Amino acid sequence: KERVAVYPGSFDPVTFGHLDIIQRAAKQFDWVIVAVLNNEKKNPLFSVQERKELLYQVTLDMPNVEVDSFNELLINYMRSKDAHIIVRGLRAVSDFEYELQMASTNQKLDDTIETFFMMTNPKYSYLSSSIVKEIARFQGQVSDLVPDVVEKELRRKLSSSSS
Ligand code: COD
Repeated sequence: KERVAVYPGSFDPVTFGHLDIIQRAAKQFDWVIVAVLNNEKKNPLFSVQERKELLYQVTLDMPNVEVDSFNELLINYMRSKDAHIIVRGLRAVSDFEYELQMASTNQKLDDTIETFFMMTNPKYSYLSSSIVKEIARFQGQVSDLVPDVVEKELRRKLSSSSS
């Protein structure tokens, strides 16, 4: 049977840190669904459509990776995809508590679901979407942090908004 993994997140926007996890997950599982949470609450910079489009473009060369979005409990989404594996990335110790809470909650809600953690590539251990947005907002260099298409979209987005 196919081993389908879901890599859920906000991806606002996708960074080299995320991309590294996607590439590595694609080697470990038969099929990887990168699932963007439709979370308007977080006041995202990019719409779900835009975030999906960027993810789609940076994963074009990965035949077993699919990009999707969801707007429900993660475990319900997983059921609809017949997936039982959640992939998450771990950076510093500070990620641990939140990740433990999420993994334990999901495990409690559905004990057929297993969360797999992958350690960040040390090159990207400090990297987050928020940091990228902050640097871009102040016209800093983000070319080492995100793929070219993302950098271009960041520039377009931030120059068209007045804030
Ligand atoms: N290196 C390695 N990993 C990284 C890096 C990096 N540089 N940067 C980010 N990551 C990892 C993160 O640790 C995370 O695992 C993943 O990439 C995605 O990151 P984000 O920040 O885009 O995603 P989050 O943390 O906002 O995602 C949260 C969810 C959307 C998964 C969560 O809110 C959710 O499942 N919501 C749906 C409702 C639900 O089911 N809630 C109950 C769950 S307890």
